Amino acid sequence: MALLNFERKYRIRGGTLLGGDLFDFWIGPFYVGFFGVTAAFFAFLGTALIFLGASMEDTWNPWLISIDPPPIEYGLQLAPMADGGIWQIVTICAIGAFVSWALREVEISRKLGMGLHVPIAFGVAIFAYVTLVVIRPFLMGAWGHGFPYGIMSHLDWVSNTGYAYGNFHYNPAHMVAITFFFTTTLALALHGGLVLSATNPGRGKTVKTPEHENAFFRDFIGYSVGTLGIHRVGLFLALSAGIWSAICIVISGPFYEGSWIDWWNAWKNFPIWRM
Ligand code: UQ2
Repeated sequence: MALLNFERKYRIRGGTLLGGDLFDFWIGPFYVGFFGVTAAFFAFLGTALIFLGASMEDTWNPWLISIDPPPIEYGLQLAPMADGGIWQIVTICAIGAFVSWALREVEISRKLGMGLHVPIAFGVAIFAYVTLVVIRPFLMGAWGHGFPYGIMSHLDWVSNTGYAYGNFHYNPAHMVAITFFFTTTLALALHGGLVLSATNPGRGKTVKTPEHENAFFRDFIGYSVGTLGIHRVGLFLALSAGIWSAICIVISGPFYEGSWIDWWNAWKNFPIWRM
């Protein structure tokens, strides 16, 4: 089906989760929808608050601007605007915008009669962020355990938090998360390389089909996971990276306060070694 033909077929009313026909229209190529409006609202408000917060500090250097969470002493209370309150509202705006964006993806998927894989995948990324700024701070009893919104300051937070538990590279869930991140890049490099090599065989030569892609990997390693399969593998690897990242940080603090280096000493205490 030609693109213009297809656009006429799918650019139809309905599939909305909320608001019925209200906001059920497009601006140029972009679907708006109720959640497009709420996403824009939260994004503009959150961005404005970041500028307000920056204006209250002593630098406009983009690398150094930082919107900090409240001091730990405020616990789970609402903090004054100048003392972490802006961070709290920016966090609400961020989650509001991210969830709106995911629900707009759901509406578009429903209009197109597609599965919900895209919004579910994005939902895992949102879950990883919410683990850092809501779930873990809540479990530890203070919003001050969230990370600051700044280019350098959030890197400092990651470094400090890592060393607060000895050395984060000894955190087993962190090891698993890193392995999934690296394997994701391997899978996408294999996939991107394979697709480009098949579609760009060289000037004057005909584009190759998936049969050639299968044949390459069968010759190379005796197995081809297939064109649908590689996307399933990729989705699994990427979502696993996000999920294990959330696990590795949420266990550090709420469930384990010691050094991850020492944690491995548990191995020596297994009863089996007493024989
Ligand atoms: C494949 C295939 C593709 C691909 C790739 C493979 C025709 C276009 C990359 C090969 C992938 C394999 C063997 C699995 C790799 C697994 C991990 C964990 C890295 O067979 O089908 O489609 O892009």
